[in-house]
Amino acid sequence: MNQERISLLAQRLDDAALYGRAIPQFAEAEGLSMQDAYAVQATAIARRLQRGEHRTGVKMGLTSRAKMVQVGVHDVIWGRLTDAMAEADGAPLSLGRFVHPRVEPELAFLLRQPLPAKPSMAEALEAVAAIAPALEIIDSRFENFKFSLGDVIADNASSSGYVIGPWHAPGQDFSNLGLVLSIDGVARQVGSTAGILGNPLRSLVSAAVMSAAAGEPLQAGWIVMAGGATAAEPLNPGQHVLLEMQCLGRVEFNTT
Ligand code: 0L1
Ligand code: MG
Repeated sequence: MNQERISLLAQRLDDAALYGRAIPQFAEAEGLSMQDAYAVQATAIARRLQRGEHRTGVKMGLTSRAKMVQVGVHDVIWGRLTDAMAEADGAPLSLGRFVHPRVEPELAFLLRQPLPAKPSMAEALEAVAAIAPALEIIDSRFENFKFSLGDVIADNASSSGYVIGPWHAPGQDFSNLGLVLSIDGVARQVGSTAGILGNPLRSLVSAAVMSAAAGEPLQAGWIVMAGGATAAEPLNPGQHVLLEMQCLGRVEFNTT
């Protein structure tokens, strides 16, 4: 696909995100390859960076069976994070800018050094400065939250916002920590960090591989969102959203 067409699709997605308006799927009609889809994503993110946003890291998507089943797409994907997507722990979150937002429980990594293109699990762990319980706000820009693999890759893996809880040194085993996602005091999703590819560290290794293959090796200071441990829950105004994670504490926000 030529760069002109890629730019046009990127603009369509970027506008949809900016104005909170859903658009029809396009991957099939456009004959989008995976490479084209990631090129659309990169071009849409470049538009955000041109508007003054700063790159903060990488998000991994569809890293759990529960997520794959929920959206009917069965491949691990990745997307790019910027500072404009960061929301403060405990702060109100206005849903006005979203189309049909959902929230999912994740583990976040903070990197203290760059990662090689194909790290071992030990090398990946060595690069981790801290880990934290985290909530991702996803919001497909496609109508009815329906998409194919190409669509969702182009749409930056539905990335919209992220909230990071307290950081902890990665001294403890985080491969199987119990977690509860509650909305208004009712447990809606119960799971474990093991839901993330069997061990969230595998997700970090995949992030390093996929990001380096795109010419963007993981950097010191970047955040990597490891991916949803459970299915996502729909968000509506007036909710209190809370993630409690074994050993790592809580992260929360109130929707308005
Ligand atoms: O973070 C995720 O797993 C989202 C990937 C895209 C699919 C979705 O919107 O749920
Ligand atoms: Mg996610």
